[in-house]
Amino acid sequence: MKNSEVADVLYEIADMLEMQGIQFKPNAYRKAARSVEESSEDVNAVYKASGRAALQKKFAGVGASISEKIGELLTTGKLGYYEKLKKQFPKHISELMEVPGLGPKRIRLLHGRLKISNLSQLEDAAKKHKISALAGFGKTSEEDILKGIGIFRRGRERMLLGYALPQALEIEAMLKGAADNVSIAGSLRRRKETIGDIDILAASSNPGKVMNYFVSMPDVSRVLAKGMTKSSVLLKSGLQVDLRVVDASSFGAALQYFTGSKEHNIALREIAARKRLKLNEYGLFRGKKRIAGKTEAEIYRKLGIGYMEPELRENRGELSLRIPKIIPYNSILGDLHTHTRFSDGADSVEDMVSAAKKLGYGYIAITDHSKSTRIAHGLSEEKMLSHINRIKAVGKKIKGIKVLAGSEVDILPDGGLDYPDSLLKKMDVVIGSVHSRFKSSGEQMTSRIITALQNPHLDILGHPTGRLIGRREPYDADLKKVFRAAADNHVYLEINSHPERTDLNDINVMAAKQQGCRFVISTDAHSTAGLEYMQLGTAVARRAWLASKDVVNTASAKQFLNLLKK
Ligand code: DGT
Ligand code: CA
Ligand code: CA
Ligand code: ZN
Repeated sequence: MKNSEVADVLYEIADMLEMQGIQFKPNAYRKAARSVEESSEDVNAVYKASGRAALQKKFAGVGASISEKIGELLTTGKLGYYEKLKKQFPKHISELMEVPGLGPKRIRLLHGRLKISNLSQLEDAAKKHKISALAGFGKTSEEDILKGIGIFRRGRERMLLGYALPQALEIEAMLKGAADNVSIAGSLRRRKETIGDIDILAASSNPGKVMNYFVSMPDVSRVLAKGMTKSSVLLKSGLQVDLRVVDASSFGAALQYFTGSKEHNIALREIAARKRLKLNEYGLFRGKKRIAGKTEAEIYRKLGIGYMEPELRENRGELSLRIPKIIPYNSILGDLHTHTRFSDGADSVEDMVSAAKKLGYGYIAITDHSKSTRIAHGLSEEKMLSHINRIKAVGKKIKGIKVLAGSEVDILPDGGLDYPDSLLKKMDVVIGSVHSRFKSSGEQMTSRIITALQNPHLDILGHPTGRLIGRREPYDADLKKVFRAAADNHVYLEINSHPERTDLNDINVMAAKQQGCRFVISTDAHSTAGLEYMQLGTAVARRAWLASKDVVNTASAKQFLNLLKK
């Protein structure tokens, strides 16, 4: 069992306990779940090697009782306590937990008073205004519930890139053992922010062997179709994977076709037609003669177009406009947004710095939360002051990487920053982020952010729209005005790489660049494992046609610090 699977069981137990109105225990389970989920130690390996005591030592929040349960789960694949709890609830009640804005406490009320135990009953009750009639709910909550159901349904149809990509890479690597050539295709290869299904293409002279191998992979839960050219399976994670096997002579043409997007392909075929050529998944043809097909590059070249990076293939003008050389992966030299256990992160300053060094970075900024973000354990002024000294001390101790002291400072409702100037002045990097009153009017939010952008200490605007993909809509703000103010005040816009954020998204980055903005790509890591999300943010930048020079943390530490001086 993987860490994420163990964590899911613990999270579910926490939710069920909370729905029963039990105190304290739910949070203990949640804490344990989070530490298992975020740890870089493999829970199964730790347990198999050194048993229960090791679980308690390696995973914060895992005590005697929870370690026993994890042990049972890892040994037998099942957990009696969890199964027993589940029997006490209607079958579909857990799907209610996935509706944004609904927590265990409210679900308990809805179940107790209105006998609501699944999504359609919830929707029905909201539409009939039965929920607003309950004490403690009101009209706004009822509307929010309906909105939440919509967000949930849309989110469920597609999976986040950050969660689909590792699964696809694993399958790609496995298939490489059975086929001559393998590549991820579809929206995943284009690194779209959400993925409908995983498309994989293979070249082989023995498709039967590849297909047999494919349908018997360990993560497959169901085989939907199996043939010699195409098979589809469902993974345990719920994702569908389509595999197509073609002959090596048409691998490039098939890869081009199945990478899409559909709109890009249509435009490309029109270009071919204008040259009196025909393009399909088997090749590029002049009459009956195939003039390209083995590689994508030769297809684009024969059509008079330079090689087209998959991230650009969205029919947004990439076939007619000149595009600069887009930022390569692994161009980022320093991570600028990271949290430690001194606010809501899981690891120490040393751990984060050492992990960043191991990833090859030249610098890292430690940016824990400011005092007003209470749920994230933001630091008081006094504590932040001593934290800055702690960060600087670690910087002296660990050689070979520059350690910058900073903070992710709340942008308060009036646009002020959450620390006084005297404290901000002591920091190398100041990120400003909105973490409260998301529902202000567009006008209020716009002027709040613009006021913050005018603060001379602000260097970076963090996760500028606040959206959580499939869970929270961006806050209402006039982005064009925000972008212009950021450019005028030399504040860099963050492309936050967290898989649930990727904020700004590609379209917004394009719009911001039009207003003259520059960017940083950061991970917002809350643990050493979180530092590894950088390529998700880089994918956004590539999809937005950014060049390396548009992204300031492609610069060396010294150049970067110069770029911060206003
Ligand atoms: P997704 O799965 O919804 O995230 O998006 P895609 O782009 O991966 O779409 P998918 O899985 O339906 O098909 C994979 C690729 O195959 C798609 O990007 C382009 C190509 N394709 C599929 N259907 C058509 C079609 O009707 N016409 C053309 N030109 N291409 C198609
Ligand atoms: Ca797909
Ligand atoms: Ca597909
Ligand atoms: Zn934040």
